[in-house]
Amino acid sequence: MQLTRKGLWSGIIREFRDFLPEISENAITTLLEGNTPLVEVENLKDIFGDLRLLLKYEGLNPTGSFKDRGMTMAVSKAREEGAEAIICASTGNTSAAAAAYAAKAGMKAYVLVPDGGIALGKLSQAMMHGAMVLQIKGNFDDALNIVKAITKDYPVKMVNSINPYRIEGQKTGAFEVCEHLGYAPTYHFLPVGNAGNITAYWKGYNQYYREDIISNLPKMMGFQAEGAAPIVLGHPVDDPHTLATAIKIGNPASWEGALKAKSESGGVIDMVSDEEIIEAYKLLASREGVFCEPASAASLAGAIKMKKEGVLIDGDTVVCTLTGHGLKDPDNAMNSSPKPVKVPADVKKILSVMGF
Ligand code: AN7
Repeated sequence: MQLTRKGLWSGIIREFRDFLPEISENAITTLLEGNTPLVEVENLKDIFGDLRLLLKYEGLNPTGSFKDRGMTMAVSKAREEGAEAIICASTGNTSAAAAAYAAKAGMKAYVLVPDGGIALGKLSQAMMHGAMVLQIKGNFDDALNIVKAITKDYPVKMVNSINPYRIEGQKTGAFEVCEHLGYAPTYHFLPVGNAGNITAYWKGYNQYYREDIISNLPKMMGFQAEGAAPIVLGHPVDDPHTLATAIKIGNPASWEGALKAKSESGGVIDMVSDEEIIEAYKLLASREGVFCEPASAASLAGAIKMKKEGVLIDGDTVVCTLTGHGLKDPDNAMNSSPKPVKVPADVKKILSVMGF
């Protein structure tokens, strides 16, 4: 018998080389990110009727979030330029990705995170991968300002999404959606924090459109959390709050990019409450078997809201990006679920609890 090796994936830089800035082969730092599934939603017809809903499950990237797409680019470029250290501010996922890719590249990583403000899984990743984790008494926006100040004068490469290579890498999410569907969806929903990802997806769709790979463009639908919705409100928020800590950001770095995606595509930047986020988070886990982190569920919560408002209709193709894995945030998962039943190790008693 012969082994047939089909479709072995080589990471987004090599797979999408023709559509990305050039990087020398020996600088490429990859954990084989990308190629995430586009999962068909089957059990939410009571909410969505006959539109086609798909989940771009970015939690299945190597460090469990979409940040890996941008980080492979940013770290490879930094390596090509001879950098020995990288730095970022983060609500968690960027720090996990930066730490992992720095380890792979043999670089030092410094990550600044809000003290007590990031999910347990993300913190444990940054620590395990050997980053220097600096917990600051302040929020993400304070951390980003410090990183900007440091990188201005010191030889440490910034890998926040202000680094253009991050956006370049992340746009490959849009490429993959087009490759999977054979066309672009009618609507693309994303959670919005720093607004790097919505900026990147819009860039990706436009690039495929210009290259005649697709003949339509989606409307870009960005959703912030109600307590951290500066773009919706039109001004920075000093003390952002939401249980979706990944998107607890008061002054997004890619604000302009989000507005551009919205206006050029005819989409919206809107917000959802923490209650709506948790409801969508639980729906995905309990009825579709897909576990994402709370911030990710802001995309589905947005789609539910737009369906209720009559914006989405039967026949539409709707993609929601689920940006991070549910395992990132065990605390919110535990708080959103019924407690396990404690029972004696006894068949009869267990059967009675099971309802037999
Ligand atoms: C799961 O890790 O900003 O709008 O520092 O982790 O591109 O910022 C994370 C953001 C959505 C928002 N979903 O994306 C960080 C960070 C998850 C995230 C977002 C983030 P952007």
